[in-house]
Amino acid sequence: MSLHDFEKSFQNKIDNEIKIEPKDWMPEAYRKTNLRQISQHAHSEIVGMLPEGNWISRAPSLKRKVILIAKVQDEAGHGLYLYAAAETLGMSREQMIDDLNSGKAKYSSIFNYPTLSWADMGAVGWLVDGAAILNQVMLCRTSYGPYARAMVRICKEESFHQRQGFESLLVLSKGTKEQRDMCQDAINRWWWPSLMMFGPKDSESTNSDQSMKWKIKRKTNDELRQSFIDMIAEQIKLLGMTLPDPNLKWNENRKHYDFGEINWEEFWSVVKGNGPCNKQRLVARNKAHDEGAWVRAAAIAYAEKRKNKLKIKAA
Ligand code: FAQ
Repeated sequence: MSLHDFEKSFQNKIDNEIKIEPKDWMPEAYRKTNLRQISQHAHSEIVGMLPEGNWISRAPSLKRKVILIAKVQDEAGHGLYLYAAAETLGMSREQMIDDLNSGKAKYSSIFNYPTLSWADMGAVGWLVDGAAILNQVMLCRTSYGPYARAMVRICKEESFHQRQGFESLLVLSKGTKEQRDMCQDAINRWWWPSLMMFGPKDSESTNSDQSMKWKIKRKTNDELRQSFIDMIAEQIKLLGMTLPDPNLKWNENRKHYDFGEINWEEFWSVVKGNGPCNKQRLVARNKAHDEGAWVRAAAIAYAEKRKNKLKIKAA
């Protein structure tokens, strides 16, 4: 088959909703785009454990501590599914992790903000997981098979994460004045960074056009952001709190909420490594990697030993 035939058959599969699998022929740019997005996604799950891990030892009750530990552990699992999916595109996990630890690879801007109070755990669950789910539900139908299948599993856990975040804020919103203030303060600080999670405006999004054509993305950054705003603007009424945007207003013509301008300068500054916690996050990841070296060495030695034992048995 000529290159043209390969390209035609690839596009045919995309058009007919047939998943692309690791051993299928694919354009080099399709492979690279998926590898970039899936590995960034994996890194986000792993770095995303840090802001929440910060509160495990200070959770206000045993119940909340157990829930938070389970949630942080889930994020680690999501990272592992995603690294496994990314590996099918030809890059080793070691290389991906080196790229994260050296600062070369991107991860979601949201995890470069600090978690200052217990209410932040609720706000992260409700807003950050809420934004993540909207994006990930779409990715359950992404065209690359291993990524789509990883997403189905991840979405089930993320929807529990979001509900627990909302429930935790609901309790605070019915508490003392101090608890209500803490709840409002957390919402104020996490609102705008959550909107930035969806990426730049469509007009500034360099990858969207091609990713939509290849059905890697099914909705644009702005479409998903608008769905998120419409959902949260309604849910906040149940909390009796407010969103920190004076321009947030239902638009009867558009049948959507209008909202104020996002601070894109802040977004790009965080993406470029200058957010409040970027340096701290990389130091923590490098420390964990160095301190875990003996665990990796032991696991490799054990796997070798088992392999040799099986070889002897088979002989
Ligand atoms: N942060 O052309 P686009 C979670 C970069 S998981 C940093 O629009 P694209 C779970 C982008 O990479 C959250 N960089 O890019 C959890 C590109 O640069 P590049 C993570 C960003 O890929 C919850 C450039 O800007 N979710 O939260 C960001 O088509 C709680 C131009 O942008 C995913 O990763 C950003 N926010 O669309 C864990 C979902 N936005 O690479 C713990 C999968 C954009 O060309 C606790 N990813 N950039 O150098 C996606 O859906 C897409 O990659 C987007 C960006 C929508 C994020």
